[in-house]
Amino acid sequence: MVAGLEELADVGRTLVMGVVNVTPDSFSDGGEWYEPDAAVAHGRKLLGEGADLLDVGGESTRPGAGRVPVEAELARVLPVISALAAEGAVVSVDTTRAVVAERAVEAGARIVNDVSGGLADPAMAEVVARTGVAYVCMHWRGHADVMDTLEDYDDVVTDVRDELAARVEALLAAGVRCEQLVLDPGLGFSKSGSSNWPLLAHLGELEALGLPVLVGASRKRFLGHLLARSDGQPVPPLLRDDATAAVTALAAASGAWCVRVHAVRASADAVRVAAAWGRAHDERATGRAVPGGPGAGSDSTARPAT
Ligand code: PMM
Repeated sequence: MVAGLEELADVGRTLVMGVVNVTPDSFSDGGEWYEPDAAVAHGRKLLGEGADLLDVGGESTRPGAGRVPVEAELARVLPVISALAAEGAVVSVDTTRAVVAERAVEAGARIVNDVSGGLADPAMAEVVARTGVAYVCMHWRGHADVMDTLEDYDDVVTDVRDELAARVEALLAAGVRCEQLVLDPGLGFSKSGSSNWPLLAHLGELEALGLPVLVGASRKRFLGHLLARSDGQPVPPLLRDDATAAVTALAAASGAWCVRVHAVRASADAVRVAAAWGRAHDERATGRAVPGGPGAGSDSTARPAT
């Protein structure tokens, strides 16, 4: 069970994290929810569509992006986190900065989602250890301005797993507890298009480290290239949501703990399909009814009636 998320422990399916980017320049939805009120309204909409968690970020990680000053990042995320957490939402903060993580937790965030896995800010591990919140440790090799130059792997699945295992060791040594940790292969971050597919197809190798795994494929470039039209141009981010939902279903079937997506509704359905499929499989394999078999409504966070 991931620390602090007890109410989500028994849903019997993969969780869906809805993305609330409070940025002017994210690659897929930059600027749409830049005003705090718009971001809060967007978060509520995603909850209504079935998001279990909301991930609030104030710094774009799109390839080539520069850093945002810390004060600007704080001003973007804190009001949105406070408002959504006060309404009962389970909120994570998408940040690589320890000071932003700490202030976000004070404002009500229960997860720190760090795309650098603690590498960008040496103070992050201490904040995570002290606050005790859940921590998503993503595979990362460098900031957005250089990440596309750091794509060399001997074997991407093994290398990502080993680099994440090294991060886990460092975090535990800094006092973070195992129950706080979630791992993420970091799709698209220092991964060329073709490197992303083996990571998805062999998610089990990452899960074998024994920690929950989060998958963030939503609207990413490798999906745009997969779906390229006859002129060779990748389809734009907003036309990648159906492919994202397909990844969600497959990742859920592979045992992912959570998927991080921009368009929640289809993924909220896909995780339920995968769960029903898995239960039916287990029932026949074991010859025993699995609690909450298909249609039994075992999901204690049933999709809102919208
Ligand atoms: N991807 C983005 C941002 N944050 N966090 C995690 N844990 N995993 C990801 O794959 C991830 C992330 C980039 O997407 P965005 O800029 O559209 O949010």
